[in-house]
Amino acid sequence: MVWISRICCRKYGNFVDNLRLYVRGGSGGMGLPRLGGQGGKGGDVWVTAKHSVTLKKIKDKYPNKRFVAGAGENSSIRALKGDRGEDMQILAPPGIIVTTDNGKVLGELNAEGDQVLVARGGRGGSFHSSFLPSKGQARQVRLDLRLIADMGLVGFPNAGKSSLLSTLSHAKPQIADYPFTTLKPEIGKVMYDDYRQVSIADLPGLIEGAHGNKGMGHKFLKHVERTKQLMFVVDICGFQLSSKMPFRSAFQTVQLLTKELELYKEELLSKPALLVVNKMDLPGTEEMFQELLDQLKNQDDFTHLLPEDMVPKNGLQFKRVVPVSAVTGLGIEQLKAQVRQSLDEEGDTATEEPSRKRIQKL
Ligand SMILES: Nc1nc2c(ncn2[C@@H]2O[C@H](COP(=O)(O)OP(=O)(O)OP(=O)(O)O)[C@@H](O)[C@H]2O)c(=O)[nH]1
Ligand SMILES: [Mg+2]
Repeated sequence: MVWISRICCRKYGNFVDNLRLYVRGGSGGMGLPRLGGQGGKGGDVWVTAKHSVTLKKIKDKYPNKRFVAGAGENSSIRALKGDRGEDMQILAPPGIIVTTDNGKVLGELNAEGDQVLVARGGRGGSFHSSFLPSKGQARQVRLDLRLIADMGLVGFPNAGKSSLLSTLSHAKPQIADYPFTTLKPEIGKVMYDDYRQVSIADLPGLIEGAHGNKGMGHKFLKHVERTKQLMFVVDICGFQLSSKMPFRSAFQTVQLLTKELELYKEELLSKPALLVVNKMDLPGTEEMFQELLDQLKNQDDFTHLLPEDMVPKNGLQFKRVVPVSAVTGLGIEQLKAQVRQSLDEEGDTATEEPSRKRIQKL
């Protein structure tokens, strides 16, 4: 049996999980000493959570990463009280922690619409300041995507993700022969002989149309954003959600999962990903595995197996394809070694301990 197959490399690493920004509140407006007029307050800078945004989008859209709110209006004879400067909103994805450069936590964005004030506008000039305005607060802030685990398991229901986690770690996720057994992420720790630990998140199964919110689509897909790397898990025998749905082969499930991630947030496909082919204990699976390898190597020759709109724009080229059986333990040691190598290659340090509270919030 070919244990580990290396299929040509893909360039990874442009997934952005942190960003440093310069933020400055607007200056206050001048007061008017002659008439006791008060200048407007400068606008504030806020970071606001919005699902459709990614840190990479912010980086691409604002290459100089400067965010300055509007200045307050000067007091004038026509408007003794100057208008307030306009606030600046920086849209960022939920799951972000906002800190100052020296590590002070300013706040967290957990749900759509959550806001964190990152720079205050200056006060307008008034009697108390000899009618001179003050400048807005200026500083560098960091947006860090809070990761829940080093690896996230991505697969159709019933592929054996939870079984795999229970074999790899001491976690005891629920396992059953019906789809959608797992409804919330569960984290397991893989221990290595030299005490290195790697965290793996068992995630709920995705289905075709998840990007359009089928099943629990978005709720499940958003977890995929919160892990450093992805571990695709497919059942070598394929998948059929119900008798009304078409049967999908292992290769098709890889394509469909890739397409779902592409349609949800294409950037997710820039994360390093390895492919675990499960249930290799079943009879006849060796041949099916060879066929799968062939299809993965020559993806362009097999685009006709799915309707055109379900074929990913760029088929994932997995650096590592590992055949296993979560039930018999076949290939599990090799998988552990591959997981570690994949993380080491990216120079990744272990993801900080995810707090139970944070995982419950997901
Ligand atoms: N023969 C065989 N069966 C397996 C293997 N791994 C898992 N199964 C079976 O496949 C079924 C689904 O396993 P789960 O681990 O619950 O699958 P899952 O991917 O977590 O499923 P969801 O949580 O519903 O997304 C169970 O009946 C498992 O016993 C394997 O390596 N070989
Ligand atoms: Mg499960």
